[in-house]
Amino acid sequence: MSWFKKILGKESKEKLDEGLEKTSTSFFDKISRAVVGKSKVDDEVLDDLEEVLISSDVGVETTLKVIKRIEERVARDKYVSTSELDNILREEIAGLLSENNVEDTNGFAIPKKNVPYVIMVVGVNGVGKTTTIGKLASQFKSQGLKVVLGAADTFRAAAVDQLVIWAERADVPIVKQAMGSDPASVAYDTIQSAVAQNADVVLIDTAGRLHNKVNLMNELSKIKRVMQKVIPDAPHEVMLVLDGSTGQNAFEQAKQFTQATEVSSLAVTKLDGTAKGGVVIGISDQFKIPVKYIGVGEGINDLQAFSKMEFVDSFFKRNK
Ligand SMILES: Nc1nc2c(ncn2[C@@H]2O[C@H](COP(=O)(O)OP(=O)(O)O)[C@@H](O)[C@H]2O)c(=O)[nH]1
Ligand SMILES: [Mg+2]
Repeated sequence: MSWFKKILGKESKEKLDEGLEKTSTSFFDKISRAVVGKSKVDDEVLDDLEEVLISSDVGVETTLKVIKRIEERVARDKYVSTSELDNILREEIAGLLSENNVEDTNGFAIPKKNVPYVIMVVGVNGVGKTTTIGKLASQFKSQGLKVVLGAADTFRAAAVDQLVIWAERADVPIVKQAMGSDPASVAYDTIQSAVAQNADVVLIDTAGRLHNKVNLMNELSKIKRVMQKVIPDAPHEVMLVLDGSTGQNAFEQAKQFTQATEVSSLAVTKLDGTAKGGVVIGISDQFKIPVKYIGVGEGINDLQAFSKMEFVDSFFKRNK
């Protein structure tokens, strides 16, 4: 549209390319080693490719699907040169992701029919929940939306303080209580305050300790129930935050949380400076929940709306 928007778009694309650089470099180094001295994609190359994908955190299930697609292609085309492997991989991964019926979400747009729109943010300690909430608050605020934060991670004193800092950075109000208070009570206060202020969006931070699935389930259910006393259909979204730099651990957490509570969207953080970015491919293939946002840095603007094709494009950047 405007030159301004174009420039912003370009910057965020560059940021993604930059963030995925380690992932891509490590991936293509492994591919190069797998095909050295080979001109034709044969069973041995496919075996090596399988190992490369698995060791790049794409996940076993997704890897097997990708390999199957390439096998079919090799069977169809008879001779496939290893020099085409990058392109073939890109096409087959893009094809796989476009078939899984989970559409990309609408970026930072908030549905207008639920006001305030309540997002409860869950995930284990350290994955980037508070940071992601801060970045989101800033994005929403810059759209002219009225945002309220709720500090329902009352488990550690630092957790509340950190959200306070983000509230200041994003210049949005926050509702909090003392450390150790009941998270459900904080959530309730937050919703009440948001309604009273005619807020558009509410972001609720939680502790989401995973020491025990039943406890986690009970804690999250209680927070939801209490919010529903004020807004019967809240939360409108439960966003699970996963730390992409933990690779297979992120998969495990996604499995555990989706069993413990109804998760409606995912955010994968810390894709900058990790070689494990391939995990996003596996996660968006295997969980029928959209990856909505990706974190590409610690700064307030380092959160991007996720697009499957842009991600694949950036991942395979060295081809261009
Ligand atoms: N490099 C990088 N660091 C991040 C990102 N998101 C969060 N972090 C860092 O991860 C650490 C934990 O984040 P925090 O929001 O406190 O996690 P929480 O415990 O889930 O609330 C902090 O040092 C953040 O700055 C990201 O996308 N990239
Ligand atoms: Mg936190």
